[in-house]
Amino acid sequence: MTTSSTTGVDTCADSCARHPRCSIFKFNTITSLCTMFVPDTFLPVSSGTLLSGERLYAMTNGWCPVEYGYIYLKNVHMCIWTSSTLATHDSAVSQCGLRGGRLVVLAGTQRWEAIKTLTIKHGIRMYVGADDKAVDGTFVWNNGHLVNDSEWNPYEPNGLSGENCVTTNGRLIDVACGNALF
Ligand SMILES: [Ca+2]
Repeated sequence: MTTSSTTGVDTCADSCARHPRCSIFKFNTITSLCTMFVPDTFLPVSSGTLLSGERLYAMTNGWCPVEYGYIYLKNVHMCIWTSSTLATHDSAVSQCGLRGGRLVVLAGTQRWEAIKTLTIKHGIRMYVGADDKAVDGTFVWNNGHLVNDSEWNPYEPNGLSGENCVTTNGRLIDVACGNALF
């Protein structure tokens, strides 16, 4: 955490935006004090399959509870949680919802890369936040955006009405929603 005097909230916001590790700031309108919350410690987190002796660490952050196993991805501004047990799509959706989140939306190259690093390299097959439950054949991300045709694995989607949910191996694959995935 660093505090400095600035001319206004915009300057404070700018300072945070320019700081590679600032993710939250506070501005006092009376004293003009700008406080940037810069994580400076790492905490161990659990995610996926690690080799013997390997430990995964995440930067502590004011809003992403890494102490409870969440992972904060600074570069893509994502706070994610990965389940250690398999679940159907409905169960995965509700597990995310209970934590105030949702299945991950792979919007943007950086997010794809970040999720790949965390899950695919560890061999985790998980549900992502897209399905065609509303209109069969029209896959939609849970943020309302249509799934781009170029995001599919070759020959996918191929499940017609039998595969309405989506997983990823780096590209998208439609699967049956009753499958037990992470
Ligand atoms: Ca398929």
